[in-house]
Amino acid sequence: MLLKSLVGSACTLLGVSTALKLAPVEVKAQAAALLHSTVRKTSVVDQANMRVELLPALSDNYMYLLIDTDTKEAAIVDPVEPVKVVEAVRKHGVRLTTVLTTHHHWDHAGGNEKMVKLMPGLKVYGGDDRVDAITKKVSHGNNLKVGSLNVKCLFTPCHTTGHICYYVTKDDSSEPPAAFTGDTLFVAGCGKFFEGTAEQMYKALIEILGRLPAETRVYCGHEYTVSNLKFARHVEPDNEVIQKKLAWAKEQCSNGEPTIPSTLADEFTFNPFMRVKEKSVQDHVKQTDPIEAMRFLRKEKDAFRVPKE
Ligand SMILES: N[C@@H](CCC(=O)N[C@@H](CS)C(=O)NCC(=O)O)C(=O)O
Ligand SMILES: [Zn+2]
Repeated sequence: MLLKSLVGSACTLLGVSTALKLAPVEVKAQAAALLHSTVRKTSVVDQANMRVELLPALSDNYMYLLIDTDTKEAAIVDPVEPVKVVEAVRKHGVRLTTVLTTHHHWDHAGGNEKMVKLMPGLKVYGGDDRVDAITKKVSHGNNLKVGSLNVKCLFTPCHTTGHICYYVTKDDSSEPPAAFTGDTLFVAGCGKFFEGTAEQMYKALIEILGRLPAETRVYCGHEYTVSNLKFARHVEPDNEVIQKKLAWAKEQCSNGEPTIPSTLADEFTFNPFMRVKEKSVQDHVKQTDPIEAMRFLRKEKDAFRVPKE
């Protein structure tokens, strides 16, 4: 994690083949863009009351600009590249007040100091004293406001001991809520258990995130969907949902498009770590206890060599 390659992600590598079809000048521009990971396009998910701009950062991270469209107040999740955040804030003409930090790792919190220098007065939330520039440490169930949006802090220790997911709703809205899941829940995967146990990840995925409304949009910390789905296919070779989602995710990535957001309902159909109660997953791990299944899957994925196709 600390020695990330700039062009190391499955998605940016797929981008190279697209670049090679272009004229020489464009190839050069594309190659430069690749090195700066800008080949991954930004995209906006627009709902009536809540707007989320996906801002690709580093090789495969995401920052998210969360905008309350009623008040034009905004929050940024994990601003590891603060200059890009300032540009997005200006583009949307919004007032950034809040930094939501999922966990202390440098690829998530490493931009906090510069972010507050560029925009003094920001409130910086996180669940861990190791979060740079933190102004308020939050714990499970704490509620914050970003304009008229409600943000609930969900304590999900395991990847790190202070990991927080942020669950966002809008009163009287018929539109789906959003969950910013950092390195706890990925599309089709979960974070490594750097500072925690299978029991904790089970609690986080199944008992906390898994009990949010099924239609909740999942905005995670990294674009790992293609490699995660290749592992999911290894676990459940006969699961057609996984095959279809993988074909779609490869297509998205080759066009520089994100595979985010997914929904919690969808995660229960293709994410092996969310499917530890399913017979097909339990058969694969040769365990019927879902927590033991979680432990086995994480160990197996840590050693998994992702196939090219
Ligand atoms: N397997 C990762 C390697 C980087 C890594 O270890 N990432 C951390 C988050 S910064 C993680 O928890 N990855 C989950 C996983 O590999 O399943 C990748 O696909 O590039
Ligand atoms: Zn990370």
